[in-house]
Amino acid sequence: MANSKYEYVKAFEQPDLLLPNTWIVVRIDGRGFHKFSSKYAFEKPNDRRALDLMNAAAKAVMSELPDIVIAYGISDEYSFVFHKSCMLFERRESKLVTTIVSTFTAHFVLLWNLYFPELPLSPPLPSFDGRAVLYPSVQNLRDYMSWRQVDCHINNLYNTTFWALIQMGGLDAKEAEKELAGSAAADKHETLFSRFKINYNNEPDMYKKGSVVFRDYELVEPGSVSEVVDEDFAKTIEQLELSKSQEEKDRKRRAKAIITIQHVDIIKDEFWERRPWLLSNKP
Ligand code: DGT
Ligand code: MG
Ligand code: MG
Ligand code: MG
Ligand code: MG
Repeated sequence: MANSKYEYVKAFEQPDLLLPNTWIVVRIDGRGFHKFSSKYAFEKPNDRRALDLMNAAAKAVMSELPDIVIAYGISDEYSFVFHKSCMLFERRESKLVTTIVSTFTAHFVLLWNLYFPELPLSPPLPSFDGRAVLYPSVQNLRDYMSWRQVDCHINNLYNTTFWALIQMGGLDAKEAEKELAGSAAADKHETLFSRFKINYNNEPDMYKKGSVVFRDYELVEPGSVSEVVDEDFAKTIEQLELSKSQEEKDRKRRAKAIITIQHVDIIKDEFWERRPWLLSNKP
């Protein structure tokens, strides 16, 4: 291609490569979903259809982007985690964030009819914002995930009690708010149980714990982790080539893995210990 005199404008573009070797979390959040949820009369405090739709869109994002290790969703937000070794789009921040946001939004709109067949979408259409945050250690990443899940728990306990006071207790929003001001978790459990016979522990896990989307493997073949033995040079090269094709195999395996959605505790170690491939050094 011949250069044109206009081409110098390219130099105005700013590089935005994310720091290497760090976990990338892209969190998206529905724009103005307070208004959006009342427009479509979402059930309070949780609308099963809306959450299922969020989960379906997140699952579609994960299958289109095999580099995503795990995702976690609550309310109108979803966090997508890329492995620290991920080199997708050369780790260009704007490319990663905008791709996730637009892919998610496209699927959210496409799948809307499936979850809200009686309520056709009309403008203003749903949209999402997004940001990327980097975490240098597995501990930081796990603390991030724990932070979101604790948020889910605190908000859901509050909202469940708040709406029970209104819907079943006949209070108005102001009265319910006043009643809950300064109350501890145990007080809310007690209010739910003694006044409305609701045992919070029996509420659906999706509402209490949020949604965890990840790749599950039916079986991880034994010996699938290749090692480089440095006996002699030729052998090492051979091994390197082997591990390269192993890498290729792993990538294919990742693309083929089953994407599952579970509503489980991701704060405790157990979830991660049972699925070592999620945070391993070899993605
Ligand atoms: P933003 O994110 O700054 O553009 O503004 P919002 O309005 O999206 O605020 P945000 O993201 O802090 O809060 C999420 C809103 O979405 C909140 O008002 C509750 C609503 N929402 C999310 N999921 C549900 C649901 O399942 N049922 C109902 N009724 N509302 C929901
Ligand atoms: Mg917000
Ligand atoms: Mg929002
Ligand atoms: Mg939100
Ligand atoms: Mg292009």
